Amino acid sequence: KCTLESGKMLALDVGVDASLDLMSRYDVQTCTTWKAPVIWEGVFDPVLYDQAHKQKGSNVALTVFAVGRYLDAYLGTFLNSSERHFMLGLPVTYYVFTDLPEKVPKMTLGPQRSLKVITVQKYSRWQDISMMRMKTLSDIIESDIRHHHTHIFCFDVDQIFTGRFGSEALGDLVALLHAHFYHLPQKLFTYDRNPKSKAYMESGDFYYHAAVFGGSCNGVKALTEFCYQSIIEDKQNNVEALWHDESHLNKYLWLHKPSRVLSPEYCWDPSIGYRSDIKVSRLQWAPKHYDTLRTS
Ligand code: 2GW
Ligand code: MN
Repeated sequence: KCTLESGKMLALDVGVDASLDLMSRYDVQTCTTWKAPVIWEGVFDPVLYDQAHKQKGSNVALTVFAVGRYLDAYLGTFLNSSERHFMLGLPVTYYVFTDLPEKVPKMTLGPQRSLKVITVQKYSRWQDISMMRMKTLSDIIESDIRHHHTHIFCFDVDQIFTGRFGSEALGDLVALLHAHFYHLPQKLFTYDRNPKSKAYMESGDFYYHAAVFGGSCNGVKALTEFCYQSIIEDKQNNVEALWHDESHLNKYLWLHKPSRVLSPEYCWDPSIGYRSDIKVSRLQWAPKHYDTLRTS
């Protein structure tokens, strides 16, 4: 039975005793068809995970882009909230990518936590600001992150941590179920359906949200490289995928199955309202101010 095997995998994955007490949920899918665990509140023991990752020396890079108006609008609350909830107890380095380095808030960080600011250009089209993150990430994993960190997590900036986002989320290739699609049938997923795009797909496993993805340095390097190459190829062919980088991410994760899947607790949209399967919200969508943020 899938829950049992996923329980075993959760343990083996981090090198702790495979006989740890298995926990489970019966109201949600806790295991994919390829036997990867789906992480929900109640299926894991946070203490065991933290112990195992400390022992193994896990060290996490968090990347976030705050370009143009998104810096003032979101970065401060994002970083403050991550200091309270993201990978507490493990060494964490924030990699903040911005065109306004002098405006990054000066923060006092917790022990074993540091912040690097990397200056990037501001693309004129917002679609490019979003898509070209894949290129920047692929480059910095090679030049910096892989030499200092075991894992990397990449985030949209327009969100706020509201609960534990801990070491249970670490794995080789980690993807997030999109809060608006996890309960919908596949035919409603907004995959790219244009055969001219590299992101084209007819069917898939889930609809993943590009606001959160992560994994080992090799895992995320391969993903970001693939997405960037696909984006460039589309540009040469004068097409753009329906949901930009998110469409390419979904294509990659269809071809290369994630080793760990995060439930929508890990990026919940509170405007959805009450859902009985969401026991805790760990990261929330921040309110969008399209009127002021998306006009130039
Ligand atoms: C984006 C859209 C319109 C105007 C501005 C921007 C913008 C984005 C910007 O001015 N500055 C900036 O730093 N960004 C970064 O790109 C920032 O980190 C932001 O969180 C990220 C994605 O843009 P966002 O959050 O406005 O797009 P969402 O929330 O609709 O994102 C989903 O779809 C995107 C592709 O369209 C991406 O795949 C994203 O990862 C998804 O969550
Ligand atoms: Mn976003």
